[in-house]
Amino acid sequence: MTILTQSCTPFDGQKPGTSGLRKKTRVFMQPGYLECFVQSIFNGIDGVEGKALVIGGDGRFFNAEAIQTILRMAAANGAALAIVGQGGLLSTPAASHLIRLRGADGGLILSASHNPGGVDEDFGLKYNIANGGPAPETITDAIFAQTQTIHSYRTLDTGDIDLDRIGVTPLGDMVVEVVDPVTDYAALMEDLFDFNALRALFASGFTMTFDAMHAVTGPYARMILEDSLGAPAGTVMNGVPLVDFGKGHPDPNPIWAKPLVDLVMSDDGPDFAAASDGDGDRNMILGRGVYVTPSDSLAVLAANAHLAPGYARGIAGVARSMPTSGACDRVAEAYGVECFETPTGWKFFGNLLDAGRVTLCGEESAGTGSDHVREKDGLWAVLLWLNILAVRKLSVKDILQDHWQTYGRNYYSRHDYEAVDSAAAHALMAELTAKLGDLAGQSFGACAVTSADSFTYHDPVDGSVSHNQGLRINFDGGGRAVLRLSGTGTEGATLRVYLERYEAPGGDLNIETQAALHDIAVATAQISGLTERTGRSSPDVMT
Ligand code: VG1
Ligand code: CO
Repeated sequence: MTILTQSCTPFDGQKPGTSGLRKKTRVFMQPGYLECFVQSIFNGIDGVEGKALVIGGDGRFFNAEAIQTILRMAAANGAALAIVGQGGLLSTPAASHLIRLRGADGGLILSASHNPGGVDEDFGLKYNIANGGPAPETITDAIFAQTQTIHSYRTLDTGDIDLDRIGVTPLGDMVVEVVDPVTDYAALMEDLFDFNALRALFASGFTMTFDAMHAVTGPYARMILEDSLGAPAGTVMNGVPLVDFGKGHPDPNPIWAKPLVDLVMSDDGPDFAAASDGDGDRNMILGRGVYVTPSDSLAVLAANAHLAPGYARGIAGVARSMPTSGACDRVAEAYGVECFETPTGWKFFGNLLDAGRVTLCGEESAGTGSDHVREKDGLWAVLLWLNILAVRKLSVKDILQDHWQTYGRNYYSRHDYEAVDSAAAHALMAELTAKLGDLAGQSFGACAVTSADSFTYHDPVDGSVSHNQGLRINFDGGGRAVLRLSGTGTEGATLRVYLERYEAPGGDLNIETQAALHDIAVATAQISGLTERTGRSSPDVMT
C-alpha cells in the first residue's frame, strides 16, 4: 500500500456555511472536489498526524463512497485511528458524543441535514472539534483559506474496507474501528432520563408516533423507544434510512412532515408525536391537536428540565439563537439564570457550554440540545419531553397552556422564501441595512418601529466578534421581525423572515398564529420591499 500525492487545483466556493460545506451531490462527486476539501480540512487543523477521528454520516446518497475516500486520505495523512459508525452511519449528536466519549481529536460528519438526498439533491461535510461541536469560525476560516491555495492531496493506493462489519481493520498505518452507531448514544440517554418512568408511561397505554423520515434516526428511535422503552412496534414510522430519504425532505416541520401533523391533529391520533431530520439533530414536537413551536419547546424544556434526573440540579443558563423567540428568556428570568443570544448555527453555543454558562440551548429551526453533547439533538429533546410528560401527567396541550398562562406567549412564525434570485436577495438585504438607522420612530400600518440594527455577536467567553448576523426590527409593544439569508441552501438564496409578538399571561393566548402576526408581517413586507424584490407574494414555507 503506497501513499500517493495527487496534484489538484482549488475549487471555487468551498466556504463552509452555517453548518459545514453543502453543495449539490454532483458538485461533491466531481473528480478531486471532495478530496480538495478534505485535505483543506486536514491542513486547516495543522494536520491529522497521530490523531483520532470520528467519521460518519446520515446515510444519504454518496455517504458510503465519501467515507471510503476520507478514510484513505486520513490514513495517508498519518491519522492513528478512525472510529466509524457501522454502515457509515452516525447521527450528528451521536458523532458529537463519540468524539467526547472516546477523547477523539475531532470528527467529520457527512450530511446536508434537512436538505433532500440523492444524486440530483444535496450533500455536505463538516468538521467538528475535540469538544464534539462544530468547528468555530476561526477554524472554518482557516479551512476556507486552505481551499483557495490547495495544490495537492494525499491518499492511499488501496481499495474500500468493509464498514458493515463491527471490529477493527488496519488501513495502512491507521486503525479503522467500526462501531455500532446506536449503543453509546443510547447509554447516554439512559443516564440522563428516567427510563423506568418512561417504560411505565408506555405500559400505561400512552401512545406516540415518531417519524424518522427515512433518515438516520430510524435505528436510534427503534432501539430506544421500541426495544428499550417498550413502545409498541410501529411507534417509529419511516424507520429505515434510505439514500434518498424516500424522495422527501427530511425536515421535521409542519410542511415536510405533514402526514405526521395530520395524524396528530385527528381525533384518534397519538398522545404525542415527534420527528427528526436527515442527520438526527432536529426535532419537531406535537401533542394531540397541538404543534409546539421550537421556540416554545425550548422554553418549556428550560422550565421543566429539572424533572429529568440528568438535570435535577437545575440549569446553569440558557442560550438561544437571535432569531429564536424570547420565550426562553422569560423562563431564565424567572429562574434567575443567565440567558444568551447568539448568531444562528450551533457552533456559537460551544464556548458557552464548555464554560458551564448554559445547560440548554435552542434554535427556532427545530434545534434543541444541552451540555450532554455539543450538537443539537433530536431524540434527546423527544426523551426530555417524554420524561416531563411522565412526571407531570398532563397532555402536551395542557403543558403548553399552563406555560403560556405563567410566562405569556411569544407568537412566532418563520417565513422562508426559497431559491430566490441571489442578486435580488442580496440587494434587498443591502438596501434594508442601509436604511436601518432611519426606521426608529416610523410607523408601517399598525406597527411603529422602536429600534432596528444589524446583529453583532460578542462571544462572552473568548471575546470573538461576529458581524452581520441578521437584521432586527423591533416594534412598539414587543413585536419583532428578523431578516437573514440562509447559509445552508444550495440553490439561489433563501430569505428567512422571522416574526414574533408577545402576549402577556392575562392576554389572548389562543389566537391563530398567522393572524396574530399579520400586522407585523405586513409591516415587514412594506419595510423590506420583499414582494417586489423576490417576486413572491407569499412564502414557500411557514413554520
Ligand atoms: C439553518 C437553521 C439554523 C441551523 C442550521 C443547521 O441554517 O436556520 O438554525 O443551525 O440550518 O441545521 P440557515 O443558515 O439555513 O438558516 V442542520 O439540522 O441543517 O445541521
Ligand atoms: Co440537521
